[in-house]
Amino acid sequence: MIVRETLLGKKTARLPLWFMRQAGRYLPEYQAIRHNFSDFMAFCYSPKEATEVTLQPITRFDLDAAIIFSDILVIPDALGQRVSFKKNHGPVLEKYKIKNYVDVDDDSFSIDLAPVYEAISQTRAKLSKDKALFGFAGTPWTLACYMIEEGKSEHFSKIINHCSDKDFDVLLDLLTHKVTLHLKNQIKAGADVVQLFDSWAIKAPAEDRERLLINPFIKIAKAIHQDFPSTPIVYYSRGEASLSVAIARAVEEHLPDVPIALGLWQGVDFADITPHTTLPLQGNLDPELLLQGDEAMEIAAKKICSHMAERPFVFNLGHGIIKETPPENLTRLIRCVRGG
Ligand code: 1CP
Repeated sequence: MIVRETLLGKKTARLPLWFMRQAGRYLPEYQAIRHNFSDFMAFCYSPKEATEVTLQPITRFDLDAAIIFSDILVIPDALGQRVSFKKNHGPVLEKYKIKNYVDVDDDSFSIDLAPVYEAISQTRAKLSKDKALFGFAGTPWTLACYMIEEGKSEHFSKIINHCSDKDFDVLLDLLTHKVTLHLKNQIKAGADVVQLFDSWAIKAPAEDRERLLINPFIKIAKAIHQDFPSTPIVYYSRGEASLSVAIARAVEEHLPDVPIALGLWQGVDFADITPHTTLPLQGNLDPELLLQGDEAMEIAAKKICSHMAERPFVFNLGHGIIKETPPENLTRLIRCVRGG
């Protein structure tokens, strides 16, 4: 399992690779199954179909890891803030009412999300033993963005106005606890690695980073490590290089023995990270380059690989695959990274 070994800090015979949003709308075989569901969340809660689409990119491209087909928004949904997807509009969440979520007990939360865990165990049983299966969750901050904005947002004004309130700490603590539970449940079901997505890290006021981003992450990683000491934890953030460096410092200070890796988005240059930490890294080719799929993509991919040649490194994109990307472009990129 070269992805897992690399994320544990070991050097492997070849560079491992997988892609964020590798199961998804750019694949015709995904669309064929997606068309059977009018409700995207119902698709997420169908273990048989979720297993099938999780395995599709592995079958087609022989990637080194699978990521379970689910969504970060299953957590608000299981807390009772129901999520729906409107066509070409993205997610819409019910009206935000914190008092309804604080009483959701762990058992009923885990029962609600049992289909996700069932999909993980079915996938793990079918996936070849040399390939890692990722479980995942959104970070408390990124989930709070969707919950308070009640969906996809343009300006993030509600969360920015709300994030210094007392109520907000209640939400952050609640999400820290439930994210930990969801990740532990996924590991119990068979996930080999877990990844936290902090897709909206960039919107957190810089002076509040510690409280909003770093402390919740450290708490989650510590709790996971207590029960599952050999499971690597990847922290992916769409934020500045200084945030990744701050996370690395906090890890060195508070969790020196925990296998944590950093996932980087394309806005961050590896050269701004590598002098400051020895943590394993993952990323960060621009998905726009994959969409184009030309020589510029190969040049950028080779530059990343040569910069990271001496370190534990998992090749990936800096963010998810764009829906219009021709699948052949992935074949070309994989050949380039694997040196064919
Ligand atoms: O109609 C469709 O088919 C919906 C498209 C789609 C897919 C394929 C959504 C809706 N979610 C997913 C699956 C998904 N989401 C996966 C598993 C598949 C894989 O990666 O191979 C994962 C890991 C996610 C994670 C996710 N969901 C994130 C974090 C990563 C990121 O992209 O930053 C976020 C922010 C979401 C929310 C979400 N779900 C779906 C959409 C379109 C969005 C983004 C909404 C927005 O733009 O704010």
